[in-house]
Amino acid sequence: MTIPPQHEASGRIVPQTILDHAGHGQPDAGDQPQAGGGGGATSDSPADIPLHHQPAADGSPPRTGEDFDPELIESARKIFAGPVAFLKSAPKLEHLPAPVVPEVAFAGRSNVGKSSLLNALTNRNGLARTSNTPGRTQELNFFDVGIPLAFRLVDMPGYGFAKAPKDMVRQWRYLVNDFLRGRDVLKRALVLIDSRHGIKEVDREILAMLDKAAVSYRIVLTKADKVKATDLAAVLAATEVEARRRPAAHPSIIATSSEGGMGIAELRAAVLEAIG
Ligand SMILES: Nc1nc2c(ncn2[C@@H]2O[C@H](COP(=O)(O)OP(=O)(O)O)[C@@H](O)[C@H]2O)c(=O)[nH]1
Ligand SMILES: [Mg+2]
Repeated sequence: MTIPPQHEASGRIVPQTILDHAGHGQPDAGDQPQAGGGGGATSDSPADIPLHHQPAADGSPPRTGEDFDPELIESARKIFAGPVAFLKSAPKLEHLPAPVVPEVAFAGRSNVGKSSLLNALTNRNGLARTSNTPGRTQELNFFDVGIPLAFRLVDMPGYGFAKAPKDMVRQWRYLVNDFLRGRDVLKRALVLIDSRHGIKEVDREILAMLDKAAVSYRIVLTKADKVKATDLAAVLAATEVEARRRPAAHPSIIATSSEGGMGIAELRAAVLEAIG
């Protein structure tokens, strides 16, 4: 609530190459939870204790990248603990639901952990399908939060998957770009980045798309349980440096783990903050 989105509308150029990358989106061999853990937070981490209050495996102080007001954290916890329901899938723009409440969209490379994060946020295991078959979903999925309806979460189709037919890539680009540019109720996009890899070229293309469309966005690191605390701190710092250079990016990053619950309370607060 303290940091306004840094919108800077400047033309609306559509990046042409998004999705034209091979080599992304294959399931990671080590994506199952590991017994014994690989450092960082593990499933022992209490889900609702802010990351910066949790001890790191190597004793260094971990951080999420932003301290949220405890009252905002609590309001966010409450609303996400309440009713959340799948509304509809929109394979084309004409199928979008009426823009009646604020929306927050989730974007990211296939297999980045988007479905898992949506499930963790809402504490519902089957809400968003998690799958090891990337690139199957080519729709915008809408979820209603709150009764009465308070806001909507939008699960955007993953990008960067290998073996996508050209037509599908083109269709994806039009759907996502038209949605991003034309959706007045879209308050923020959350762009998910794998903690192990940081921002890649394929991610920069969607960041550029968001910058051009002047959609306020925040970068969220996923799978933080898979990297050591020192490596997490490094990727967090590097990602923050890049975010600060991007016109529509929120300067603070949130590191999350759907497995251990790290950063989930903060991400809920970030969603609530975004819908303002
Ligand atoms: N260790 C770990 N694995 C995760 C995490 N989030 C997702 N995964 C795994 O990563 C794979 C892809 O996750 P999914 O949510 O389907 O990704 P999506 O394609 O972006 O929706 C699955 O095998 C998940 O179990 C996480 O926070 N920690
Ligand atoms: Mg998914």
